Amino acid sequence: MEMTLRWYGSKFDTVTLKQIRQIPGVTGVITTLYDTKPGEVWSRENIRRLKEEVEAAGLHISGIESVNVHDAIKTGATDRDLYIENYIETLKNLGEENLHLVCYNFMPVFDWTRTELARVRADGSTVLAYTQKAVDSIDPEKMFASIAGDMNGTVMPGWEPDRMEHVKELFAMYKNIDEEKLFENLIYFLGKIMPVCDEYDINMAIHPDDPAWSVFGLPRIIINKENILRLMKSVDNPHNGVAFCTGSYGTNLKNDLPDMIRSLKGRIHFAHVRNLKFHSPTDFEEAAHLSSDGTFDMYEIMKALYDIEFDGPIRPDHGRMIWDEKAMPGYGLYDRALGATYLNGLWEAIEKSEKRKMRCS
Ligand SMILES: [Mn+2]
Repeated sequence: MEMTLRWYGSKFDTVTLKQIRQIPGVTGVITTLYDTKPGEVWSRENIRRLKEEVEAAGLHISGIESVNVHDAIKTGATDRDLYIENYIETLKNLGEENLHLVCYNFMPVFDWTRTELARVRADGSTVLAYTQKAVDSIDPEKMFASIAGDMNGTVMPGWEPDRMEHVKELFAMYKNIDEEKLFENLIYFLGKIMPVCDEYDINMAIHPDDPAWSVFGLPRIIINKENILRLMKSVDNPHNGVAFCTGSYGTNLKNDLPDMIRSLKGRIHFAHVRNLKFHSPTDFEEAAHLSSDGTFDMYEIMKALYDIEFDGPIRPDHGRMIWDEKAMPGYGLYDRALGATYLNGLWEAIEKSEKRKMRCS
């Protein structure tokens, strides 16, 4: 396991590499070329420049999150092969630069959905939150405008204004796409990119849909154990793997997170570990990482990762906004640093007690 932090690049992030370097136990960043659009080829030069910047700060790139998948690929449009060619080119360039982990998602239109970006908690911190009631009462085309005001002047991943301008067209593209069709399109995409992943040893890690159910009538497939295992089996190549995000699968309380982790042994290439606090099964907010602040048992989650011998990058996920920090909602420095430290503490305790048990038996 390697502890990492997500970083959006010096042009976009309020958090600096120097600050990340000073979080105990964090050795890598998960980053991206944040100003590229889905479908664009990432040049080797731009990848190398990003790498050099991170390395100059005493860190390294542990993985890419994300190389976004163009909607033509998700919908199986007639021009999808062109975009798949571009994706393959990007993977090749990443491989040439010795980068071997790529996170992506296959969610239609909206990457992830929250109804509030700054819900105030009892301690005065603010967090991202979701209520089904609010989603059901909003016109999806107004969704962007309703949350854009809360972004603290940042651009939220998946909610880029120039993409959201076309939200009506995006919805039209998915008109005839049901869950089965979306799944087929995903298999088609993975089938095409696996050869280049094999050649360069690139682990693809699919991020689950968030929340893990259909919103605005759009199909969603990466939502539970059954579907993710089906995907692993359909393209049975270890390079077809998973970004296990507890906060996304965990939105559905029926998902047993430690059990899911154990069932995915060998296929989890990347982990996002965070906690949620539920007020009802369809009303939740993002809590501090600590078990007692939310609904999940973080010890059991880390123990399951330890038990399957997970050895990829892990990162704290969205944090609360605390200590008057102004940052991209979910992506401030302070609470994610606390999260990283806490997860490292759990891991050290698990590792030492398991090793002691081994010595005694
Ligand atoms: Mn996540």
